[in-house]
Amino acid sequence: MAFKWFKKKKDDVAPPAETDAASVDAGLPEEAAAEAPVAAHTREEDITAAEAADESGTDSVPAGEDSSSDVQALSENGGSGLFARLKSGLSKTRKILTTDIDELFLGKKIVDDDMIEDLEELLITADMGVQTTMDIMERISGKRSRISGAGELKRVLKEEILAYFDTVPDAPSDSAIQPHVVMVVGVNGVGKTTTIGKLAAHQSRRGKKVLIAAADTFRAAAIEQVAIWAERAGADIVRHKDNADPAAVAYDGIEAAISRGVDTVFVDTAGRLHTKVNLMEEIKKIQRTLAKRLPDAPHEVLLVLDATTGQNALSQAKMFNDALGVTGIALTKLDGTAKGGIVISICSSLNIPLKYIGVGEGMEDLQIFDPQQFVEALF
Ligand SMILES: Nc1nc2c(ncn2[C@@H]2O[C@H](COP(=O)(O)OP(=O)(O)OP(=O)(O)O)[C@@H](O)[C@H]2O)c(=O)[nH]1
Ligand SMILES: [Mg+2]
Repeated sequence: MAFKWFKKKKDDVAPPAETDAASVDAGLPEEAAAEAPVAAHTREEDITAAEAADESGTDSVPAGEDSSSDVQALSENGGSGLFARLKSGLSKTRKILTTDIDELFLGKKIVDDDMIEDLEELLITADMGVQTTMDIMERISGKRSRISGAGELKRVLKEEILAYFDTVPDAPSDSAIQPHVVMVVGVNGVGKTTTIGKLAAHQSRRGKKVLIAAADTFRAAAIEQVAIWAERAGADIVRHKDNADPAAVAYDGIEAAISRGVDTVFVDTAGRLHTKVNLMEEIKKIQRTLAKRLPDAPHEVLLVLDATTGQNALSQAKMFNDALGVTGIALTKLDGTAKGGIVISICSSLNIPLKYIGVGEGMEDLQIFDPQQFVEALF
């Protein structure tokens, strides 16, 4: 089976829509964007700019490009570089699940109680979480009479891990609705903006018209950061000044997207601790505001989790899900010091689809999560 990749294909990136509006910064060169002062302006200016863009009839969709669904598009891409990166990111976990399991069997032919205990410890070390580990161990114990060596144990373990992925529901598809609105949320520094940049670039390459609403008005430099990603991705951006009401930016983003005939809107939100009630109320307000302009929006709430945070990711997911109804998860930084067991823990404990995994900081370092290939990389 081919791995599902984002592939770097710079030349294919569709140009951003050309407007004279201060609200659209997609045309800035990278260096200029990095140094440019924030073009502070009001909500009215953004809407006017959107209308002007619409009247000018600009369209960033290159002729002849396929505009089929995102998931389909990703499955067509292939490449061994990202698989290698994922494999190398998962090397610690792979050692636990291969070498360490081999060692368990040294001098033994059957699975005894000591071995069960040692295996339990190994799975917890791999970040599978206590509950998931107990669950897996119970199933393995039931099959222990059939397990006669390390190879067989690994095969059973693989089977059990794959079974978790089958129970997770499918993520919503974006093909029917325009604009398709994706609100991206998560705690600080997990990779929300980077993930938006990667997804926006991918969609642009597919010939889709993309707009990013810079609704992180809280962190200094957040707007410039997302503007650089928009420029790289060939996406439009709607932005207000620092400390503006993020819900107003989100609203204007949809307003502009509707008038410009945009296919996909990504709403970049500020990082927030899932335990801070006022910040969670603020993000609920952003969600409600989106629905005021476009009923059913946001069509997706994408929660970004940092794989290196381990089991804390689960409590983040639970609280964001309670507040917003998360439709999918992007798990970033699997190329780093993360233990791969967190993927299994997320899929077994949460009834939320794991949609994407991030394996690096670059534009192309994101892939649709493929359970089969993930397990191949693990063992
Ligand atoms: N190694 C690695 N780094 C990543 C990945 N995704 C994001 N990063 C890095 O993580 C850091 C934070 O990324 P951002 O996209 O700014 O995170 P954010 O969630 O938008 O942060 P805030 O807006 O401050 O909450 C940056 O240095 C990214 O390059 C990944 O998959 N792998
Ligand atoms: Mg950000």
